[in-house]
Amino acid sequence: MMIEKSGSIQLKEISLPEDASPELRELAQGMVRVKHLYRSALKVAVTQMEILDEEFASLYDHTPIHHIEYRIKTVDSIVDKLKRRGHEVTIDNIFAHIQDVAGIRVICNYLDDIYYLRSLLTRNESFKVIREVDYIKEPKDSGYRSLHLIVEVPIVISEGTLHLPVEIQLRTIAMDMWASLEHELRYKSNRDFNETEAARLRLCSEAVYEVDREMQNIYQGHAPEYHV
Ligand code: 0O2
Repeated sequence: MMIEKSGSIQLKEISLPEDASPELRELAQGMVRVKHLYRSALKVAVTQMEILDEEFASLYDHTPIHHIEYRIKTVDSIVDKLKRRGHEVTIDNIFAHIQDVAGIRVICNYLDDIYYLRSLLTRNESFKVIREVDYIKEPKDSGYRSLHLIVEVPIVISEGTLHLPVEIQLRTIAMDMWASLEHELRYKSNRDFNETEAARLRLCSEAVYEVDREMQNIYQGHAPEYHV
C-alpha cells in the first residue's frame, strides 16, 4: 500500500507579498522547479520500491514491506532547515545542502526485512547510496529508531540526466508506532518533555525494540531470548 503525504506543487503554496521583489519572485519560481524535480526523483524511487514489493508478493509467502509513505518536504520545512544550518535561502543551497526534499518511509513487518531491503537497495546499480545512518543499532537520544539511507536517483529531463538525493527511512511497524506517537506528543502538543517524560519515552522505545526482536524470533521459530 502506498500513501502519499504531500499534495500537488503550486506556486500559490509560496505566499508572496504583493510588493515582492523580483529576487523573491525568482526564488519562488525556483522553488516550484525544485519541487517538480524532486517529485520526479521521488516517483522513480517509489516505483522501484513498488516493483520490489510486487515481486515479493508474487514470489514468496512473506512480503517484507507492510506499507510505504512518501512526501515532498514543505517549503517552510526546507527554509527552516537551511536557516537552522546557517545557510542563505537560495535554490543552489537547497540542491547543495538538503538531502531530504524527497522522502520515502518504508514500514516493514520484521527487523530483518529492513536489512534485507537495505541489501537490495545497496546492490541496485542505478541507485547509489551516498549516506547511511543506522538509528536502529544506535538510537537517537530521544529513543528514535529507523535506518536512514540517502540514495541518489537518476531522472531523465529535457536537459539530460540528473541525479537527485532521496531519503529512504526504513522502520518496523512497531518503530513507526513509537515515532508517530512521539512526534505527535512532542510537536503537535507543542511540549518540551521534562527529564522523567523523556526517560519514559526512551523506555517505551526499548520495550518496542524488545517486541520487534521477539516477533522476529517467533516468526523464525527461534527460542525466546528471555523467559516470561
Ligand atoms: P520532515 O520533513 O517533516 O519529515 P535534521 O535533524 O533534520 O537537521 P537530518 O540529518 O536530516 O538533520 O535528520 P535525521 O535526524 O537523520 O532525520 C530527520 C528525520 O528523521 C525527521 O524528519 C523525522 O522524520 C525523523 N526523526 C529524526 N529524529 C526523530 C525523533 O527523535 N523522533 C521522531 N518521531 N522522528 C525523528 P524531519 O526533519 O522532522 O522532517
